[in-house]
Amino acid sequence: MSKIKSQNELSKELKLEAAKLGFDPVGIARIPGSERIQLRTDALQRWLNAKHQADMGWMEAPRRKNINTLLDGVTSLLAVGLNYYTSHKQNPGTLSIARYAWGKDYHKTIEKKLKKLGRWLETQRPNCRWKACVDSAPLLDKVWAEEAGIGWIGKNSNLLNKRKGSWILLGHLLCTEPLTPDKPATPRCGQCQACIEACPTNAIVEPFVVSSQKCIAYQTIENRSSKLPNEIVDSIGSWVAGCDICQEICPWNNEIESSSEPEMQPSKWKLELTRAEALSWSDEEWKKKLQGSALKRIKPWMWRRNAEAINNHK
Ligand code: B12
Repeated sequence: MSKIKSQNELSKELKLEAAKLGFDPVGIARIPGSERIQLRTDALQRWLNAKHQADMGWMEAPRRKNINTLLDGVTSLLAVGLNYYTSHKQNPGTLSIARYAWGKDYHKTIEKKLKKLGRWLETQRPNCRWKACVDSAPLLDKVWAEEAGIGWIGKNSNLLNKRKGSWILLGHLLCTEPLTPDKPATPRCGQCQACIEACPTNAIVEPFVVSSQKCIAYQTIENRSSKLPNEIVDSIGSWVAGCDICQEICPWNNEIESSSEPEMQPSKWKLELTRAEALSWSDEEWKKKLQGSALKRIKPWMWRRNAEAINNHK
């Protein structure tokens, strides 16, 4: 019979297994975490009080403030990042699509890998219960990633890693097995305000606080109204789906190695979409194109609405 691994050995091996699946960075946090968790949870409440969630009513779910509601008996979590930066470029004169959505739907990519890790954990600790969370679970993804040491929260509110910048999508494996925690990351934005200054709609209303109503990403992805607000139309540039301005300007996002994850490689059409195509494709054509993509959240009529707002790009 093989020897039962110690908590430290198990934690180390779990992180190695995660790295083998292509996750980088990876880290572990213990529940309930440091006092930082309470500070960030209070910040969520202030954000909600200020109505920065706009029409995302689901952000108000009280469960988001208490990780215990996601998995009964949770003691630890593994936080993972998946690099989605690739060196491809969009064709000149085409509509801009945010990088997180160039490849396949990251929710599925990350969830599949996290489930593999959960099953591996079960082989080591048969009584362990676990839950894979990617984005849509009511969890403060960046806050727990910060706690697990895989990066710090930047002034644009994104989680940044020293080697991968903020071009990482986050996932978490919650589990009932006690694991050995890593140290939280050190903040490294310093005096830099580049993201705040670059945002054409002033959506970063103060360091670390994004007003969704003013954010081009929110407006192009989440807003379900038939018209975009005038202030957004005036500043939308060529962004038809999401926006990367506050990330592109960030000095930590320079010279990032291209992702080797096959599912993060861009679909050709996303690099060459013209305004004329976006306006002329039928619902059926759009649905075909959007299959298996996180961009499915943007309905065909929203693509047309967004493209309509972009005046100067052909
Ligand atoms: C709602 C949401 C949005 C909304 C609101 C954005 C926002 N900043 O909240 C909209 C639709 C606008 C959006 C846009 C984008 N999103 Co989004 N989104 C989320 C979601 C579902 C919740 C985020 C949240 O909790 N917001 C609530 C507010 C209160 O939190 P916050 O802005 O993060 O503020 C925190 C910090 O600022 C911190 N804080 C407060 N004060 C202080 C002070 C100091 C000193 C420090 C250090 C920190 C700090 O505490 C706050 C509360 O936790 C998460 C997934 C998840 N389950 O967590 C993805 C998530 C944040 N999104 C993601 C992505 C990729 C994006 C986009 C880049 C997509 C794009 N290119 O278009 C943009 C980025 C825009 C931006 N600058 O935020 C990734 C980010 C990955 C990363 N490396 O950080 C996430 C984590 C999804 C994932 N699982 O990978 N998103």
